Amino acid sequence: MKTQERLFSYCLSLIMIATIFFSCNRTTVKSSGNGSSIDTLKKSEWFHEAKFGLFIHWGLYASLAGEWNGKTDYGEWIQYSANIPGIEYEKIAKKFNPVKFDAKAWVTMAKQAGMKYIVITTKHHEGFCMFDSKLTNYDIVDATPYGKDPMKALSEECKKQGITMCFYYSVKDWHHPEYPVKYTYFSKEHPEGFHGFPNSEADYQKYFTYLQGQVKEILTNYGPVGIIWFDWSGSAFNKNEIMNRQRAQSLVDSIHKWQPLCLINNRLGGIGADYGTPEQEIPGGKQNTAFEVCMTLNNHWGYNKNDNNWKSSKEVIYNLCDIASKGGNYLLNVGPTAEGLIPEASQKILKEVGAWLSLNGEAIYGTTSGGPSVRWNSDIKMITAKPGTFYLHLFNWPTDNKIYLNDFERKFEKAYLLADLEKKSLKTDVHSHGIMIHLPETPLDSINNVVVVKFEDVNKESK
Ligand code: H79
Repeated sequence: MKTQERLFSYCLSLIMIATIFFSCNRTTVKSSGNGSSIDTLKKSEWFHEAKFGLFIHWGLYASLAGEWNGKTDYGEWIQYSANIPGIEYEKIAKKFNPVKFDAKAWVTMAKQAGMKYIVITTKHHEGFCMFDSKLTNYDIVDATPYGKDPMKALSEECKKQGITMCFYYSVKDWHHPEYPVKYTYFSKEHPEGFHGFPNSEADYQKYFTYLQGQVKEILTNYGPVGIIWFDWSGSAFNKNEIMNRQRAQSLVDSIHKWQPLCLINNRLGGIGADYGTPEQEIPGGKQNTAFEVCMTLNNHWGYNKNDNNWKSSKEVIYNLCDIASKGGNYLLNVGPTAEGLIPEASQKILKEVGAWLSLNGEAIYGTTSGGPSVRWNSDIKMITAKPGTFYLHLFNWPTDNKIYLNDFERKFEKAYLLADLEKKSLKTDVHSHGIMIHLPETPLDSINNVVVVKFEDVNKESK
């Protein structure tokens, strides 16, 4: 192909890709109140830029630290899994006193880890509210000796440090008597579901009014909120639950009014969804719609004092790059103790991830999926991209110190190692359909060496 023809076919494929991308992502949501419309793509800009966030699971379950009657493998589901009646579980609140909670330390830790947003549990399935709610006394201000609202302190600190505050809210609720047991989880242990205060007369409308009121509280009392992160609720929103789907839609309309820029995840039956939420798994390939993988650092979301099955920082960095190379975000969890401390082991891992990001963040933040733009001679095919740039992530240094890019039908400019502060150009042999990049004999980074490949940005040229 002549250069001109190649340019033309390249532009054409770019237009096609852009069309697919926009038709997948560009949904327009209407704020029912003022008639204004804000499209998902615009609202999501910060989210795509951010790439890495901190998930925090913190609730009464932290007090039990994963243990009940000699069994030690519980987490935030402990009330369900250990079958603890509501009356007994409520007692935990009377002793919940996280005096070591330090919003500044938590946010600083997230920031140093290179995380750009925090999603914290305002209420998990246990139903206990970690924020000051006027709609119940079962909250941290009214029911515990602590008597303060950690969400207030955290949102203020996030604002100070430039981190986006986001709230998790569980639809499922084992404490509220109007939450129907039929929407809880059915398992071998609980074939009919589980509730701390089972009520055969439960009226979902009453519960939904409560939920709507609480969502209003968390979205109107704490300043700007980046994401409202709903969690699953059994079959409450399946296609047969028409009334519930209508309720969810009206809630979504209200959210758009209360916080027009707040993103909504896809766990309100997918209604109002701005993005998808794979849990504990990374999609197999590049995705055409926005997503965020949430994952634990050990085996539990909530604090478990016996769980030492920590991921290594290398594993976390690998996952972060893998997810970014597929176009998604990584939401990584910590489970603070009842005293309000984030486990040392979690902090250590996050510090190491932050150190890698401080040198290599350019290959993550604000990137899009780079694959499968080129093929290359490595087992790992992680590529992130920005206009005119590919970032090749090398977790294994090639034994012959060479990488070869096939199908590189772009005008190559230069290649260098991201960790090389001088950006010294690497020796390259440019062939008709590919390039050979010669690497130094020893890697600069012990975890992941990023090779930056610069080429002519056709888009920029045609502007
Ligand atoms: O908050 C975290 C989980 O508690 C929550 N979502 C993440 C972000 C979640 N809700 N439902 N599920 C996850 C799926 C259900 C998992 C279960 Fe089990 C399997 C419930 C009972 C068996 C894992 C093992 C939890 C308890 C025992």
